[in-house]
Amino acid sequence: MGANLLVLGGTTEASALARALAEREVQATFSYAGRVDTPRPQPIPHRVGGFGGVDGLARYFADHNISHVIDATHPFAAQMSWNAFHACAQGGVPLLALTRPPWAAQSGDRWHHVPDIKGAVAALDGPAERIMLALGRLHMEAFAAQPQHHYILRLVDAPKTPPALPHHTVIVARGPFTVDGDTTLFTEHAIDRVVCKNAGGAGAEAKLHAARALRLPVVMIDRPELPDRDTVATVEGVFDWLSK
Ligand code: 3Y8
Ligand code: NAP
Repeated sequence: MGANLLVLGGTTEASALARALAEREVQATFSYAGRVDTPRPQPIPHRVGGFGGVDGLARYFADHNISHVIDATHPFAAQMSWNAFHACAQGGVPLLALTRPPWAAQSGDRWHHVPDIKGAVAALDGPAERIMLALGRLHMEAFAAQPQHHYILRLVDAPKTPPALPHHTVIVARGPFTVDGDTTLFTEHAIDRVVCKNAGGAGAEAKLHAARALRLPVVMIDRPELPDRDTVATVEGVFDWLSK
């Protein structure tokens, strides 16, 4: 196959792909943005840090003789996905997305869909509640616009500076999470409402089962627009695509 893949990682599916690539001894490099202090180790060579936009990414392809790009980033990593789409078109490098379908509400779910973080902030206009903000670190400051709530913040790393939210509790934890763990967490913290992104996948969905069991309302942030590229939802689908 003579392939030399670049895997844009950071998700459960990307790690599953890395394990399969290592087992089949396919030449590949796993790429992290460098968002967290200690990203999960991978069984294939990895790199950490941005590429420097579309041009930097296209240059990386040429400098490293990349034959295929697998975009296995999180559905909310839209900037990376758009950059990969343009750089692959520019360099004529085949691109495949490995992603997971969005979650769909089931009976008993109390979801309120909003288009983006701004919409989620607006949806919290109301009397003080205890809110599980399961969004990570990058967007929590936006919720200072609704300071009346007590926010429970789940972060991968302890914040370097205290979050600018007057009432908050920080929980340092990384997924994948469990239904029992999230149910206990929501009960212990007397959560009234959950705010989350429609990440899809198994690594983040425990909170939806916990919310359903506890009949908690969920503010569900819909996915950003992503490029129209070849997409598969399984590791096997990646190998089928590679063998074409
Ligand atoms: C750096 C690399 C694996 C991948 C595991 C998945 C599952 C567990 C659930 C909640 C939601 C959240 C967050 C989350 C989950 C998986 C996956 C996933 C959500 C790591 C990782 C990196 C990141 C970056 C981090 C973001 C943050 C988002 C926390 C590794 C652990 C909220 C997304 O502090 C920061 O700057 C954190 C930034 C982007 C979103 C945000 O806005 O803060 N992920 N998460 C990747 C890099 O540097 O390239 O150590 O594994 C990966 C995982 N996090 O292989 O097991 O597949 O999605 N990640 C969301 O879904 O809303 C937590 O608390 O319930
Ligand atoms: P983003 O906003 O789409 O990307 C911003 C910039 O970060 C990109 O333009 C690129 O910099 C760099 N970057 C992003 N992902 C990268 C990767 N895998 N390898 C190298 N550089 C990368 O990205 P994000 O939402 O911050 O996500 C960053 C990482 O966290 C990704 O690996 C993603 O899969 C993971 N993640 C994100 C979320 C989320 O909620 N956003 C959830 C779970 C995991 P340059 O322009 O300089 O190349």
